[in-house]
Amino acid sequence: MPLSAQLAANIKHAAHNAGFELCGIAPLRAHPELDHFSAWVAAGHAGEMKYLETRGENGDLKRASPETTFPWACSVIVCAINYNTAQPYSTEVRDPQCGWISRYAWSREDYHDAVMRKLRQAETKLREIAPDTNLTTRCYVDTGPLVERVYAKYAGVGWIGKNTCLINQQIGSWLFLGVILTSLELTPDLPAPDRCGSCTRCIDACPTDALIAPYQLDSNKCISYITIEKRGEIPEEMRAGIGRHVYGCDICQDVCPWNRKAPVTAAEEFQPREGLVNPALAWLAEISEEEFREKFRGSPIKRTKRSGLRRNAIIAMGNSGDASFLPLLKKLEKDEDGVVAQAAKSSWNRLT
Ligand code: B12
Repeated sequence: MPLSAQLAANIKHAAHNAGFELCGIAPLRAHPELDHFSAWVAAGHAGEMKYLETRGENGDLKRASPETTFPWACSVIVCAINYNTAQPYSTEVRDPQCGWISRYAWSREDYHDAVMRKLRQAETKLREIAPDTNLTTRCYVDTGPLVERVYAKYAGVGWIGKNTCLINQQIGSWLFLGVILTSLELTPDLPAPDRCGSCTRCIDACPTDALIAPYQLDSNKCISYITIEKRGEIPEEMRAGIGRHVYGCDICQDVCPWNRKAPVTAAEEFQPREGLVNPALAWLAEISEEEFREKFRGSPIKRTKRSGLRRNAIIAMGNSGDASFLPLLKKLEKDEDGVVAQAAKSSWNRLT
């Protein structure tokens, strides 16, 4: 076996030992999907996520020009881990008193930390076995200037579905991705074929029509973006579509046929924290600063800050159709946080 293939096999073995179900290798190259990235940014679909639009010295978008962004890198090792737990899907549960936190976010440990720890373990092994003493490697989970799903596709980990999620034929799409960039030339895998066929369930199910065409998501309309990334007040016309989502959204994955028999993970770190599956809206709307800090320490949910989570819970109350929230909303109209008070007024109006 040539050395590059032997190294590729060894690094995959190390990734499996670190806890990743899937691992593949893609060449670091401007794959055709990256043209879509540039078009997507130009169309304003990134919303306020300005970090997606950073440009290199030559003025090109960093994420669309990997060879300029990472001139030293040859290969991308893509690792994926299943985070599905045994809880029901959001589309299977309905309780007007409760909201919904997306599957990835209710975990005991923030996936950025859990996946990075495992990546570092595989990276250490790679550095032990690689013959090149000047080897350069870099690990990223989410925050690197590259479009991870594109490399996951070319690493054979799965295909990019019409819901824009990376889907694996055996596991489905409840996967976190992590990448190790390396200066080593490793034998690449073959891209996974697209198996979405004529199915449009994700596009049809999205309550806010955020999937504007197959494979294209307008973040401005996506419940995940609105509830997690959008700061301050949420425009009136966007509120009804959010339903009872208080942090992220999984609808386009819940309805995906490839997730119908998705296996569940044994990983302790992705099991839900107490009270976060179908959480009580009244609890979240009134959560104190101290409890917020305690409950969401080491959780991705702290990204919204307390104000954002309370805002989302109050909007969900307005969408619940449950008039028993009215006294609480009346009280919250006088909250010292202006965003919370404004959301309470609007939800009160919606329920009366
Ligand atoms: C910004 C971001 C978001 C944004 C924008 C999402 C998006 N679709 O881009 C928001 C906040 C909305 C978001 C939501 C979610 N995210 Co997010 N997010 C990212 C991040 C940081 C960058 C993604 C990016 O660059 N998007 C740019 C756009 C252009 O890419 P795209 O929509 O995937 O489009 C690609 C293809 O569809 C294709 N394409 C586009 N147009 C066309 C047209 C045609 C005709 C064709 C054929 C192809 C094609 O090319 C594009 C790539 O260039 C990545 C981590 C990373 N660094 O990559 C995580 C990441 C994508 N997110 C992840 C997760 C888990 C989620 C959520 C499930 C969380 C939740 N439950 O709320 C949702 C899923 C929503 C969805 N359907 O995508 C995982 C996805 C894992 C997986 N199995 O796919 C990632 C990889 C993080 C990780 N490390 O695990 N996310």
